[in-house]
Amino acid sequence: MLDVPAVLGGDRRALARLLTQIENGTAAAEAALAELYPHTGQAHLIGVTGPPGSGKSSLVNQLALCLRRGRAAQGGLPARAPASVAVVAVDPSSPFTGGAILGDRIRMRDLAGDPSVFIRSMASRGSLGGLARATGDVVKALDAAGFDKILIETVGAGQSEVDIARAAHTTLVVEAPGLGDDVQAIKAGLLEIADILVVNKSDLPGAAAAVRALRASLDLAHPAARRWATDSTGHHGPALGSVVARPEPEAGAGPWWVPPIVATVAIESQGLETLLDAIDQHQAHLRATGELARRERERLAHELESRLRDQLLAELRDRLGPLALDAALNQVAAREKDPGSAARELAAQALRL
Ligand SMILES: Nc1nc2c(ncn2[C@@H]2O[C@H](COP(=O)(O)OP(=O)(O)OP(=O)(O)O)[C@@H](O)[C@H]2O)c(=O)[nH]1
Ligand SMILES: [Mg+2]
Repeated sequence: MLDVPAVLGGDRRALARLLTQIENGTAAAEAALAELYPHTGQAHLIGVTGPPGSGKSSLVNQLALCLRRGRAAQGGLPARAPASVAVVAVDPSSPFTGGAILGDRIRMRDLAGDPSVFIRSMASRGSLGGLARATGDVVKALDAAGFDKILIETVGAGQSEVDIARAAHTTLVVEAPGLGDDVQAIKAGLLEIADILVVNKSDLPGAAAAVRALRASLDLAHPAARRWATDSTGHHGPALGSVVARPEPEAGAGPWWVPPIVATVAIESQGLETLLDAIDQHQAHLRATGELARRERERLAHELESRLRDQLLAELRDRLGPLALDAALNQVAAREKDPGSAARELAAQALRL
């Protein structure tokens, strides 16, 4: 039995058991999630995505450490209260990433033993769509369990990862110099989902070029960005930890956000405070503009629709039986009927049953 009160009370073993059940898609997990759902909606969900090897795990590790520590107000920077943190590392390409997941665990050992940090790796078992849904449910459980910040790491390569990232309130797209074709990653639709662009490995040559390439793409995507794209980077590369293109919405400004570009060196924990400030600013922006509620609604609409589709399809299969579906497929394969007509007729037939 899953102990929902224990999960709500912050019992880590009860939480871990629940997450395993969620990954296995059990009925007990569904029942527990239904009970937990009213307690969700509190956490700030931060997606971290980007090409393989750009330093996402290293960044997540450092972000978690900084979030745990909090910060005293200093030099005009506001104080940040220490936060509890959960990390979900999603690895859709499991065939060769068993090792990478282990690597993530090892890299995150700085965080082990801290009761306010919870780390979970997820690999795909079935379909990628299934992984996206399981990830969403794992995040809900962590949210209900009371974690302030939930960091979700995904490898930014395909639609499924984009879907997972879309579940976050604030999405960080992590690039790094020397990964080959920077533009390639931008083309893959990552720029559109970025709330904050991170150029990690800024200690390596090519960091300035990566920032320039990103800024050029941003200028195309957000013409308004030019007004704020002040070049504070000097001539030799991005100033570490400097926000290169910072949105400064004026009071009463519209509900837009131009993604800032933040340069970091994760392995030396440089630029992390600036990155966290950008994350805080984005959260404040979401709240101030009503965008938080809008995104939440959009995400829930998406989830409701996808679950409804599954329910209806299962019900349809059930009512029609395999023979009717097979007969229709035969007709489509023989070019006697087109797929659209076949689907319409099957649906109409099922609804009459
Ligand atoms: N020079 C340099 N190396 C870094 C930096 N951040 C991470 N690395 C190294 O880059 C490699 C990949 O880092 P990860 O954090 O595993 O990158 P990742 O994006 O999580 O990788 P995948 O999960 O496999 O996609 C590791 O060897 C890190 O030590 C950085 O700021 N500078
Ligand atoms: Mg990683």
